[in-house]
Amino acid sequence: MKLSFRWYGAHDPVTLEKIRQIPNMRSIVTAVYDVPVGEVWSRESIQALKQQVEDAGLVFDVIESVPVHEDIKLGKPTRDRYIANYQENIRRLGEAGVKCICYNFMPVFDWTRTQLDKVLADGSNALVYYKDQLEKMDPLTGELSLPGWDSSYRKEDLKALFEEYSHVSEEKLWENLQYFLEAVIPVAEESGVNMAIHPDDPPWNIFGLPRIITCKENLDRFLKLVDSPANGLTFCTGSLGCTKANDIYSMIDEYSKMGRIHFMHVRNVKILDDGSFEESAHFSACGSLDIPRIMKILHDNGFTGYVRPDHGRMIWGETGRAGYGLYDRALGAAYLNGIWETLDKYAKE
Ligand SMILES: [Mn+2]
Repeated sequence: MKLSFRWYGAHDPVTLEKIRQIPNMRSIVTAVYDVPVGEVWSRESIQALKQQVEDAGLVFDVIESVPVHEDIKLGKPTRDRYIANYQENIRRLGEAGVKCICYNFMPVFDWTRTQLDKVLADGSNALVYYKDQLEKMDPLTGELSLPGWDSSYRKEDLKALFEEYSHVSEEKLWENLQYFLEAVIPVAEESGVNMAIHPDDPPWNIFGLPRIITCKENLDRFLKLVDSPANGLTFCTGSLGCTKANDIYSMIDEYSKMGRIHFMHVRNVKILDDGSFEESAHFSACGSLDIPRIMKILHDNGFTGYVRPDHGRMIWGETGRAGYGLYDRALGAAYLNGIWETLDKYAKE
């Protein structure tokens, strides 16, 4: 595995100087953040990012994310311009040495939680998704501000967007995804870049909007839309694993054997009786997932792709971007290192 860590750029309080002190840290997962969704990233911005990362002794080879413009997901006539821009971004990132681009195809909202700072029994706080809280939310009327929600949307814009999506069924979303993939995957192949779609989080429909990257059946279908190694997955254990309906272990086994997992987000999640969930520490006993089992499957299959600890809790009084503090993610990285080193030394069959 290539250990990696997400960094939100020069304004991130978790600096590269801190990240580099995590043992075995290799790659920085980042993006150009000051360009509107759908536009081309300047070569200067990409180079500046690469330079900062390399000056810290780290590798610039994973992007999360190049966001997909809503017009592409909606299948609007204007999508071709945005797809051409996306292709150009892939080319430019490939030229700069990027090997893996994470993206998602979730309509309107990215990952969704109902509370960002739920205090857990040990006094730390974490992101949670409570079904009863979600049912009381209405993005069109309530005063909502959640992570992943583009706060630049005005209420009227959001209303218009929901209206447009009311005509996009799951099948239509599949068609629009295929159209996008058929355009970008050949460019990724030429550019030496692996595309790695992030699953929908949580993996079910939210606020009546369709979601399709959710389960084994749909991931199988996704991989066949364009059957190329460059058309792969970011396998996020916390996203796919927040419902017991997904057998993430057999999925990781199958897709890593196929060489279609390019990027692993490894984190734990505690599933509650009513299907709600709380994000937890990475350590297995803190949640519902068996993290050593996940790492053993990857190890057995000779996984050489990128792995990053995913959302962490806020611990030791740290404040900042919910889910993206330094301390708990660093503990997560150290835990993953420990498992991997043990597998390397003692689990050879
Ligand atoms: Mn993830």
